[in-house]
Amino acid sequence: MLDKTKKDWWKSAVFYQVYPKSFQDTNNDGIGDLPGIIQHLDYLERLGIDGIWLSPVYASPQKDNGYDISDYRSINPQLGTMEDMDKLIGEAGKRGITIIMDLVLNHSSNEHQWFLEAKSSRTSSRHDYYIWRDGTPDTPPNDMRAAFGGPAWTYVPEIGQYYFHHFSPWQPDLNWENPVLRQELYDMIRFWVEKGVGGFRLDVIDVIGKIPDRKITDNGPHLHEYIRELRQKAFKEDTLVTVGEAWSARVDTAKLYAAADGSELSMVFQFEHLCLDTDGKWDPIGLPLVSLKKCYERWQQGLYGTGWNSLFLENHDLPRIVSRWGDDGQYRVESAKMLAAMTHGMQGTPYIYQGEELGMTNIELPIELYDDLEIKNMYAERTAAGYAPKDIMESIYARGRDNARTPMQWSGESHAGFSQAEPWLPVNPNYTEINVKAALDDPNSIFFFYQKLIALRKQYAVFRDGTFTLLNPEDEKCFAYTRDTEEEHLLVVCNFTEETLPEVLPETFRGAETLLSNYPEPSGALRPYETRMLYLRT
Ligand code: TEU
Ligand code: CA
Repeated sequence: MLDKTKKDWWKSAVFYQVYPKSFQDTNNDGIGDLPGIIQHLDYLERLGIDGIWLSPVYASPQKDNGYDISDYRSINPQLGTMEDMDKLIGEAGKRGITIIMDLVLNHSSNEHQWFLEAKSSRTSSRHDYYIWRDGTPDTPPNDMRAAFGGPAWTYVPEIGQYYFHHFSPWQPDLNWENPVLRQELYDMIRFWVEKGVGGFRLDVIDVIGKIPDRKITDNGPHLHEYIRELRQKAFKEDTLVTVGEAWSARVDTAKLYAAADGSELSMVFQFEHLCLDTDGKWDPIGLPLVSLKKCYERWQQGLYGTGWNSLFLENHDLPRIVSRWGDDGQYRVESAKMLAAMTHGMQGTPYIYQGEELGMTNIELPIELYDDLEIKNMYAERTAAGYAPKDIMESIYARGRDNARTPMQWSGESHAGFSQAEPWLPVNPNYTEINVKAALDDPNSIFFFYQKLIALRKQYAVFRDGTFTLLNPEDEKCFAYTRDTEEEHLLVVCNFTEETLPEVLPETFRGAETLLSNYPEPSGALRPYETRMLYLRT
C-alpha cells in the first residue's frame, strides 16, 4: 500500500474512474448506485488501484448526469444516501483506496437554490453568483454559442436579463469574479475534505475565468489567480490530490496548472493526444501515429521535472479506445493490452475508466435509445442543417459519449449482471463474451494485464522518474520509447497495426528481462498489435 501521508504519493498511484450511474445497480431501478460501488471494492482492490475518481454523486436534476448540481452538500437520492457515501469512503479506505470527488465549479444546475434566488430579482443577494447581462428578448449580449448547442445566453423575461451558460441552459455559469461566491465554494469543499475525501477532479477548470463580453472562455486573465486561491483556501492539505480538467491546456499552460511547486493542482487532464484525429484537425488523416508519438514526446519531455501529467485514453466523455485506436474485432485483446502498455509505461498518473480493464467497446444504437444531451442536441442541430442521417449516426457511433456510458459488464447473466431491471442505457450486446467474470477466469485477460501494469509501477522507480526518449519518430506503424534513470532502463514497444513488423530492439536491450508482453513467447518479430516491455539495470 502507498504511504499516503507523503505529499507526492499520487505520483506512484493509479486511479480508476467510476461512472456511478453505470457501475452497479443494487435496488433494481436500472440505475447504478453507491451501494453498488461498495459491493465491488474488493474487485477494485484486486485490480490494485489506489483511488477512485467518482463522477458526480450530488443532488442533481440529471440533465447532464450529475454535471448539473442542485445541492453540493447532499447525495442524489437515486444513487443513495449520505450514510452510503460515508460508508463508501470508509470501506474504500480500509482497502487502501482514496475517494476523489468530482467538483463542478464552473456552473451549477438551474435548480440550485442559488440560481432560483439569483433569477428571482436583480437585487437578490445571490444575483451576482451568476453571469447576467441586460438585453431584450431578441438581442442577446453577443453571438456566443453553448458547448451543447444553441446560444450561450438564455433570457429570463421576469428580470429582463440574460444569463451565460458555457454548456446547456440547465447549467448556468457561476460568476468567479464574486469573492462571496468563491468563499461559498471553498466552504463546500472543506465540508467534503472533513468527511474524509482524499481529493478532487475539477470539471472544466480552464474556463472559470471567462470574460464573455470579450468572448474569452479558456485561460481568462484571472484564471490562475483563482486556482491559487482555491489551493490556499480549500485544498490546504498537501496530501490532497487535485486534477484539473483542461481541454485547452498545452505544455506551457500545463506547467501552471500542475506546477511542481504545488502552487496550483497536483496534475492536469489534458487532451492533446486525443484530439489529433478529431475535428480539432491538428492532423486530419486517420490515426496519425507519427503525430501521436511526437505529441507524447512533447508532453513527456515538456513537463519533466516542472509539472505532472495524468495518463488516460478513456473517460465518460470519450469513445472506447479499443474501438478507436485498436481493433475491437479479431485483435481486441491484443490491441487493448498494447494501448494499456503504451500509456502505463509513461511518466504521469494513470487513470483507468471503468470497463477499460475489460476491453469494453463502442456501441451502435438507434437514435431514440441514446440518452446523452450532447448527442441529442447534435443530432437535432445537424438534422436541421440538412446533414444526412447516416452521416450523423456515423459520427455518433465513432465519438458519442454514450459509447463509454453503457452499463459495466459484470457477467454473462441478464443485463450483464449490472441490474435485474432494464438499465437506463442499453447494455452492449457483447457482454456475453466481454465481462468481469470471464476476465477473472482467464489468467491471460486484459484485466490481469492491467493488474501487472499497476504492480510494475509500484515496483520500479523508472516508471515514475525516468526520462522519456522516443525511438524512430518517423516510423508510422510502431511506437517505441525508452525511460531511463541512472540505474534503470525501460523499453516499451507497441505495434499499432495488424501487420507483422521487424523487431526494433536497440542494441542495449538485447538480453534484457521481459516485464510484460501480450504474446506468450518472443518470436523475433512484432506480431499484430504486439507490445513488449523490457527492463534492465546498469
Ligand atoms: O466535460 C467538458 C467538455 O468540454 C466536454 O463537454 C467535452 O467537450 C465533450 O464531452 C466531448 O464530447 C466536462 C464533463 O466531463 C462532461 O461530462 C460534462 O458534460 C461537462 O464538463 C459539463 O459539466
Ligand atoms: Ca439503483
